[in-house]
Amino acid sequence: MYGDTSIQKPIKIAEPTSAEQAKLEEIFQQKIDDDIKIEPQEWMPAAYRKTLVRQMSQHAHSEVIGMQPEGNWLTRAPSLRRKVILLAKIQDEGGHGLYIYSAAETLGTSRAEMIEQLQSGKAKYSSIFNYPALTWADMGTIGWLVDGAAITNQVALSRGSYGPYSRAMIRICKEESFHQRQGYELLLTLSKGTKEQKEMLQESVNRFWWPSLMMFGPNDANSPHSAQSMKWKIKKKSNDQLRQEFIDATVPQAEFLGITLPDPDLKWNEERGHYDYGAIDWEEFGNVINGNGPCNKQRIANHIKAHEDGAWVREAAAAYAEKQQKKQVA
Ligand code: BYC
Repeated sequence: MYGDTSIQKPIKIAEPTSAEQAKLEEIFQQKIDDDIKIEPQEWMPAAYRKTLVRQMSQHAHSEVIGMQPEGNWLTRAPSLRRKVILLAKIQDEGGHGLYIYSAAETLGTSRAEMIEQLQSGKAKYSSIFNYPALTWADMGTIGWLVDGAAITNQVALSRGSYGPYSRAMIRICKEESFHQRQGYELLLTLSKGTKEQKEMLQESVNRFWWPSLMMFGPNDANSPHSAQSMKWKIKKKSNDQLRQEFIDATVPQAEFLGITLPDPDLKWNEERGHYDYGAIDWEEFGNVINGNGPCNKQRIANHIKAHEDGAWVREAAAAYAEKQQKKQVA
């Protein structure tokens, strides 16, 4: 098939000496400092690769697990228009998961491995998706607050140092902006509706406000990965910076909806030029990210079932690809 089969033999590359390693790290950091994107085939420190795989796989898992709370409402959407919009949004989230899994695979970890880590509890996904979607208003609140928080973070991630991740984020942010707007439009409709609809809107926001703020992760002082990730420009803004940006943008939107946000300490601070806000319940956050939130077990059980039920699709796709390859060779 190929003339010279010797090229297929594995080539043993000598480990760099510690002086060579230090030089490689220096060149690498210089590229980052100069805002040059890092591409898959380039040398990178093992810890940079590991941090990216951790964050990107968690991100991809969040997109896919995030389909569940909304999927729960597809059969109960109140009109054909709302159903079509919700269905399209959920499909987008699945697509986002696939872009990010593909981007993560460029770092040498297979999608199968990442999924195994999700299902066995070794990998995390966003805390927010361990809360249930109890009412139709939650479909609007998830779009407004959850996608809103996600975009705030992802716009910063789209300027990150790893090429495939940052490029995936550009497209994802465009789609997420529609998601955020459809959520806000849904809530705006409820805000002009009956007394019951207004109450449903307020009750939903009361439940989702604090968990949405937790999406940005622990306070900077308690965020073990932040300092190094910022140095490598995997993260361009800190957890607290992004949380503050989100709050500042969201409070006026809440006022326009005519609702209150469930935080008595939320008020504009003229001196800081930002809203002050109350204490986040980090104990609740810790419980949720360690597997003990309201829906953790259900989310993973559903994922495992869907993955097992879909085994035949993967087998069929692999058989088809093999057949196509044989045709090309013949
Ligand atoms: N949830 O040192 P830290 C969407 C973990 S989905 C769970 O600050 P880091 C959508 C953290 O992993 C978009 N875990 O970490 C889909 C670490 O644990 P490990 C979701 C959290 O990585 C459907 C530990 O706490 N977006 O848009 O520097 C429908 C210490 O934290 C969380 C992303 O995934 C959390 N909230 O910063 C609607 C963005 N926060 O790994 C919408 C990508 C922290 O050591 N991810 N932890 O075991 C990131 O930007 C960063 O990973 C984080 C955390 C800001 C989340």
